[in-house]
Amino acid sequence: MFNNVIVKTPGNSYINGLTTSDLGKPSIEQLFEQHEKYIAALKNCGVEVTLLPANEAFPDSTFVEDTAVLTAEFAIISNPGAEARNREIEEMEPAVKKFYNKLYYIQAPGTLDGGDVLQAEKKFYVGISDRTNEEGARQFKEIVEKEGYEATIIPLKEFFHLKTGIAYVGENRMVLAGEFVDHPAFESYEKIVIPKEDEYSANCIQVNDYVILPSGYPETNRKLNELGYKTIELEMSEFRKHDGGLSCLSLRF
Ligand code: CIR
Repeated sequence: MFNNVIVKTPGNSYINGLTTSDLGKPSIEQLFEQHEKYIAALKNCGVEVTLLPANEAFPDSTFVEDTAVLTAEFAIISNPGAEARNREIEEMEPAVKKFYNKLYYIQAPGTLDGGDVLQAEKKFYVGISDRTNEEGARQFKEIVEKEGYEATIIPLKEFFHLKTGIAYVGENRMVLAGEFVDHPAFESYEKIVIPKEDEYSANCIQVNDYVILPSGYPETNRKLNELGYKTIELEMSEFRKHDGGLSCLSLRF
């Protein structure tokens, strides 16, 4: 059960953020509208929303997920792997401190983006990516093991972040795509397999009674409904243009 989320309004500087996609320039108007609908959907799931103001100095800072990992008992402030994003943690730390007494930090030379961390009950999966290095993953594992969790480190082959291609939706179920479909680490889960053409919808989020997924993926929606999930579909086009997905826009705890 999640009671809280932290989100952050995008700024006008969003258009200058990092991207590897060739989907074109984001429309700021549509971006703001999509972000507002994202917040409304979260409220609909019964969580209290903490909305941080935009910071024009950090174009990617609406992707709050990369700055921290929040659990029921403790918080880890990450050390984002992209130079241009690293100092986003300076604004996240005080926001997180309002909710947590127990804080840990990923420290240089370790780097870690929260987008590379997936939690499934008492287990964590940590991707090694262009953003998260081995030392960052090692520090993360050490912290969570001390707290009674397990952690499995997964070097990524193709995905940008671990959670670009996988989501845990409770009840021992994973929504997964691409390199994770046959990955031995996820053998013990019931799998909702997403084909290549629908890969973007593998980045969905379960929030209490709902699964929120990007709109435009009727087959993923159908599979989730068939398993009994109530779903909310959200247009994510302007976030996708900058490599962002549903999970990236919030910290849920
Ligand atoms: C970046 O390159 O860092 C942003 N444009 C996108 C971050 C997406 N975050 C995530 O997948 N957790």
